[in-house]
Amino acid sequence: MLDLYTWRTPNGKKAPILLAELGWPYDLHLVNLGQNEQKMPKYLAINPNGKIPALVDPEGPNGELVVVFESGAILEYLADKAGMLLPKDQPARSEVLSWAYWQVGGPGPMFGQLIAFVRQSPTNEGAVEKFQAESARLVGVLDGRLRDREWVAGAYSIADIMNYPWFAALEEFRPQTLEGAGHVKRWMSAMAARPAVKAGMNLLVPATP
Ligand SMILES: N[C@@H](CCC(=O)N[C@@H](CS)C(=O)NCC(=O)O)C(=O)O
Repeated sequence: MLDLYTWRTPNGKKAPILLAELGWPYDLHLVNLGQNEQKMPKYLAINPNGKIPALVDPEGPNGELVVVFESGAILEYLADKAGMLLPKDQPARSEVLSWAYWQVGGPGPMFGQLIAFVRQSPTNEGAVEKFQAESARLVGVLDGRLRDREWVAGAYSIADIMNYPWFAALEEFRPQTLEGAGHVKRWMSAMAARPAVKAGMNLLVPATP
């Protein structure tokens, strides 16, 4: 049985969505960020970076124990194990991974900072403006990408799953950033309608970045 260590944040919802898509059972371990459990020795032994999520697979490809942290690495590992939602062959594989890791370096940290400043120190106008502008730029990048395609990279894939929880958080906490992004909104509706996305998003409510 897989062990998933996670919490109710956008990064924490990606693996539950993928596992729901795959229909795989797993043991859910909640790492309470409010109580700083992610910095406790027991958890640091799994992820020395002290952040959720992390995954332990006692039955890796060669029967060995596999420990994975970083949401992108976890989704890549699970998709490869399943042989689903991440193409094996090039160039399709690189296309999916490019958009998956674009999320890790772009929307994740930028939307996260924007939401944190808006909620915790809205009077810091410089910071709010900076992260608002970069978040709006990233929304524009995805909107352009989705202008002539249904999903982020080829068929529905882990690139969609990586991105969706962060765009949903942006819609919840800073909806004006999505103004005029009709293609992103259409994609978000398609994502929200998928039973596995609903299950993964709702497993760990309430959604707080
Ligand atoms: N790049 C990492 C980011 C992980 C991350 O930032 N996790 C946050 C929750 S969304 C966390 O654990 N924060 C607690 C902390 O920083 O102590 C990933 O994609 O897994």
